This record gives sequence, structure tokens and C-alpha cells, in this order.
Amino acid sequence: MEKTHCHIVVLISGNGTNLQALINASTTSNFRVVAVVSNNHEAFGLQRATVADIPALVVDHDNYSSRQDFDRKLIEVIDAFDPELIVLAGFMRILGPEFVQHYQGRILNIHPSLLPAYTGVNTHQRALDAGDKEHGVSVHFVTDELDGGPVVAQEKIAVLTTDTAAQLATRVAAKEHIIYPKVVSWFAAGRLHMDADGAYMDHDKLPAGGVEIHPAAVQDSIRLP
Ligand code: NHR
Ligand code: GAR
Repeated sequence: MEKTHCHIVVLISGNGTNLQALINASTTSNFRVVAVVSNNHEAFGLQRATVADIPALVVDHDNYSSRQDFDRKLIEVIDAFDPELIVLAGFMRILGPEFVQHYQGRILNIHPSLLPAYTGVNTHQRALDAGDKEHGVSVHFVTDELDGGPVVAQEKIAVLTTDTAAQLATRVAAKEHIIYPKVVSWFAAGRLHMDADGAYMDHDKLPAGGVEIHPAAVQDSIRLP
């Protein structure tokens, strides 16, 4: 594995479609997925990793009597791969302060809402119930504040009057699979940073909604900031 690539460890709990998008993109990008870790041994994403010849490991939270013990085991397993970035991709366990501090400024999460709206679960139904005209996805740095770390990028979709939560989830997921590899490649290129007062791109502080990725810019990556 070439030294020029940023080594990432991806944490999952489920299907792993974002993991798959990252694996696919990595073959032509500046990062490599060096390990996949799940808290759930049934996560289908573990099979995706194995198919791609990537080490797939399980740290089952049920085997640890405290969150701190689980977090410490996770750190030990991850550190064996010496990654530069930890990528949460549908990872469903809250990470404690010790974990967050250990990888300070080096953990990203993808969340299916336009943060700060709808932290937590059921985001698509909640956007529908609120009558929102826009919905979308956010990528943010992970801090101790759940779904509250600085946003790096968002992509929006229009909500149609006929939409169901499942339809919204499908359209948001399609955006997720584009935005996440893109943000990870920015981090890998050394363009993204987090400090006490927010997220930075090329030394410029990002606004609250992060970099908004416009459809035209996705077509023409040269025009991206
Ligand atoms: N950890 C920290 N410290 N900060 C964040 O922003 C985090 C995090 C861990 C995961 C993902 C997140 C999301 O995008 C995430 C962000 C799980 C829960 C949760 O309540 C909440 C938010 C997120 C992930 N988990 C339950 C718990 O007790 C378990 C739920 C389950 O197993 O189904 O850990 O939404
Ligand atoms: C994605 O939609 C992701 O945004 C969301 O779970 C899905 C995982 O799908 N994440 C959260 O809700 C985080 N709590 P995937 O396993 O197919 O990538």
C-alpha cells in the first residue's frame, strides 16, 4: 500500500452502502480503506469488506460491561492499523470522550439530515412530518456533542408532496454515496481541519452548513472549492 494514500478505518453497524461507495472510490482516489470494524457481527458491510480483501473485525458492544471498556477495545483494534482518519458510516454506537479525544479532529460521520435539524434517528419521517421543502445529508467532524460537531459539507434534495420516508431515504442515500468519498478525499489531501471553533477548508473557516455541494459542481470537480 503506497505511502501517498491516506489510510482510513471505517466503522459500520449495518448494510454498508456508504462503505461500498468509499471502497469503490478509493481505487481512483487518494485514500485506502485499511480496515472495517463493526459493533454488530451481522452487519452486511463486513462481507463487503471481505470481498474487497479488506480486514473486517467485530467488537461486539454486548461483550463489554461498560461503554468505556468498549471504547478502549475499539481504540486498540483500530490503532493496530495506524489510520489517519476514522470514518463512521452507519455506525450506531455513541462514542465516549476518551475515544473522541484519542482521534481528535480525525473522525468523520455522515448523518441523513441537514444538521442541525434532526439529530438522532428517524430523520426522514421527521422531515416529512414537519412539512420541510428541503432535506438532505450532512458530513461532520465528530465531537462529544452527538451529531453536533462542525459540519464539513451538506447536500440537499427537494421534498415532493408525494414522498414517503422510504423514498426520501433512497434519494438521500444516493447523495450520501457521492458526498462522503468527496469529503474523505479532501481530508486525505490535507485540505480539511477541525479546531476548537470549527471546521476549516484550505485554512478558511467553513460556515455553519459547511461546503454546500451543488449538482453542477459534482459534475465538474475542478470547480469545487
Ligand atoms: N459519537 C460521538 N461522540 N459523537 C457523534 O456525533 C457520534 C458518535 C457516534 C455515532 C452517529 C450518529 C448519527 O449520525 C454517531 C455520531 C448512534 C446513536 C445512538 O443513540 C446516536 C447518533 C448516532 C449513532 N446510539 C445508541 C447508543 O446507546 C444505540 C442505538 C442502537 O444500537 O441502535 O449508543 O445519527
Ligand atoms: C446512512 O443513511 C447513514 O447516513 C445513516 O445510516 C445509513 C447507513 O447506511 N447513519 C446514521 O443514521 C447514523 N446514526 P449504510 O450502512 O448502507 O451505509
